[in-house]
Amino acid sequence: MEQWSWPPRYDESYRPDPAERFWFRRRETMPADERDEAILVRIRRVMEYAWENAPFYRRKWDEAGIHPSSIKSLADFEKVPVVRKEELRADQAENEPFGSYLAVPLSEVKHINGTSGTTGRPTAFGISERDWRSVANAHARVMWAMGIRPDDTVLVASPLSLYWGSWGAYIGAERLGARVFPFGAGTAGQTARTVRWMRQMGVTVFYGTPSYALHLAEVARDEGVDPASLGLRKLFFSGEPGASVPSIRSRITEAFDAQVYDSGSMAEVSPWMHLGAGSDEPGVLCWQDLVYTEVCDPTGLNRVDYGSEGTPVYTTLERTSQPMIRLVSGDLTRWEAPSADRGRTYPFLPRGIYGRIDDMFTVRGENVYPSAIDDVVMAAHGYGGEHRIVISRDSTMDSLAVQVEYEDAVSSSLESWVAGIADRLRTVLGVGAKVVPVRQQTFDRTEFKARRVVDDRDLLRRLEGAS
Ligand code: 8LQ
Repeated sequence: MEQWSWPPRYDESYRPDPAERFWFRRRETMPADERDEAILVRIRRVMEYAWENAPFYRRKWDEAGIHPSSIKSLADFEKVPVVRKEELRADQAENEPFGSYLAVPLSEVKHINGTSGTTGRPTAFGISERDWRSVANAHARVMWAMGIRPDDTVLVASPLSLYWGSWGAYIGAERLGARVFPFGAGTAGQTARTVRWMRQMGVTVFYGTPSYALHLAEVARDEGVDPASLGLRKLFFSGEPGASVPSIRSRITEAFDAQVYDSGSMAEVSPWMHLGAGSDEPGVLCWQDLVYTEVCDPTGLNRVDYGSEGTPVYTTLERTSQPMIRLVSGDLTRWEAPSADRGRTYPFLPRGIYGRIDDMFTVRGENVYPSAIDDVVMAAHGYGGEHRIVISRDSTMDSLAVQVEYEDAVSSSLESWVAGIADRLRTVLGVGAKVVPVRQQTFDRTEFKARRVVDDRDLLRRLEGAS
């Protein structure tokens, strides 16, 4: 396997010919079973490394009576206790600043990123130079699979702050040899300026969140610019569901007349961009030699069969500064077996990551994911650009209303428009929802990850009462 060493060491001068489809042909196309054998050896080495260098893991595995040498198969690996984000947070509070899962001397930490901390104590990512480079190399490889090439100009249109996503896209594009344009996102008035700069700089590739791409398209039209005329060839996304949600995907594809790629997992397991399908279709591949992904049943945390739904559990195979070994994502997906037909012999997530377990709610016995609602309302002709999902998590029963912005063009036939969406929601979700039309631009747009679910019992009652 090309440049497969531990600790990872990459030839920084290497780059395939632009006509070559694969960055590392053998690693990407080899029989999955053969790769799994190499992965097992690597997992053991990563575990030995963590055992020796990160007290967090030694403590955890001692308690469970597990030693790296006892891992003789990938099935054995499933017995290794999982790591949860709360544990990382608590460990970091006790062992500031990077936690006792930091496996390099503090002097080797050269980059700091982190979570925003909007829902609790922020977590800091301490990244060594070696890890920074291996993430850059991994991302370049995945972006190559998306068809991004050195003659592209890549716009990083997400916040260049604590958010690992933006920096990961930046260093990957740079390693690939493309021109990188870190315009960022999130400051007042920035989106209109983004449109102007995109045209002036001849941007060909966009990176950000799906919600932001749709907002950018709206702002471009307000500025009198057809988003399709901006000259984008490709948009790739991470951070939230969207690029593999059919109606969101087609809205973006149509607005920009460009190809759409899904990617991303969790910042903790950077290279997070190890998903990315690498072909013009929804869904994502699990690049197992970068980050070993197991889709597990959310309670037992054992791998589920291909074809089944579960939560991704991630193990970094290239990180030395804060290795993650069986980190539970809490997300939901369904996976399929590797198939040579896809070119790359990695397991496949045909619908990407479609939600979080915590975001799921139950209405009259049916499990409902917000992204399924997004898909229905955003497919409606005359959809005005934003919506809100209003639920109540009552002790006895959750109920649901959806406020949907409409375009002026449908205002004369609003009743049938609403009925059409309500019908479709009933068919897709298996339960009814109150659909409440609202005027365009009622809701704020986001420049980052959308938050469309509102959990408010009083608002719900008012909406249900409204005729
Ligand atoms: N999340 C991330 N990528 C997703 C995707 N493609 N589809 C659906 N949900 C996705 C740093 C990277 O951009 C990834 C990232 O956003 O990392 P964060 O900030 O740690 O957030 C991770 C969460 O974003 C995941 O657990 C998914 O719920 C979502």
